[in-house]
Amino acid sequence: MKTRILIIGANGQLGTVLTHSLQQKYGVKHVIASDIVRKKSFKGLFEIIDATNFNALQSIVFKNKITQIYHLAAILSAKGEQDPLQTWELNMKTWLTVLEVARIHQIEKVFYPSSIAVFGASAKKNNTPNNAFLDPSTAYGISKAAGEQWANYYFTKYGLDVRSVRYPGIIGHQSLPGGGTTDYAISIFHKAVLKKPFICYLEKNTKLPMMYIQDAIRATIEIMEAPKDTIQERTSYNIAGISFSPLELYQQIIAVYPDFKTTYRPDFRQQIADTWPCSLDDQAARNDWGWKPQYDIKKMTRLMIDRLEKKYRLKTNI
Ligand code: AKB
Repeated sequence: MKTRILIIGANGQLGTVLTHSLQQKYGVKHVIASDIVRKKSFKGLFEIIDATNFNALQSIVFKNKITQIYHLAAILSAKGEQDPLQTWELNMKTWLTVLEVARIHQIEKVFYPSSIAVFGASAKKNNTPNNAFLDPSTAYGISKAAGEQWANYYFTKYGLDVRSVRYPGIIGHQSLPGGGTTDYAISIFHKAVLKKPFICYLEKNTKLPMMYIQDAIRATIEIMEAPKDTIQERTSYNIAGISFSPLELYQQIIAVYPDFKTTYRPDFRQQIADTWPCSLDDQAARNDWGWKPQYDIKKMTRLMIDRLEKKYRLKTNI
């Protein structure tokens, strides 16, 4: 059977880059991007979709002969706290719709993005183990933890091959921040490149697990391509990249822009970050399907600055 991939939430931070990578790998005709609106700049096959609508999702899967689904649509941690019930409703409804459509249409593989937000105050802060107790502190985290259990349920009960990683904060230059607690680590680069001061909503020593977007995309594709019997964790896998605090990131940036200024004004996002791990133990992912990050803080900083400088230069030339 030919691989036909559906990406739900293709306009988001991960979706944009993942769609491009999958198009390159499988060919443009084999990848169907979907979201609630189509971006003018998008190139390739696209379906407008509301993933809470079972019939709409089912007919797109059927029409396009889909064999794999990457489900990326979600409301993130900080935005999610503005309306916790709607966050639960959207995150769970879309996920259960995807699982049910995948079961009925015998989809070969499904990807589920979990998050470090599944961990709460009870989990060990440093090198948080894969199987730490989950007591999430946000509506987003609660939905992700429940979603992991549903992934395991569909695998155990119906044999649906669902694979999942717990993303740390993802740092990329391709899109603007989208409501996460870790997003300061994207905004700071935009300010630095635009030569503007940055106000950080986290305290300077709050260390969180982070990852450069290319590592996150590679992890996603690698877990999906791993032989089925290597996937031992059917809830989700910790994947570690880089752990750093706002101050440590600032120190990397001033090596390039010595005049760059940051001040710290913690807000409600500080309380969220305080319940999350500082670093993750990702031994299970390393052992089972060979996960290994490639970007450290220095390499990531140089790339972010280089790419954003090009992006803004291009814009001012227009
Ligand atoms: C967020 O901050 O909400 C996300 C995440 C860690 O899942 N980036």
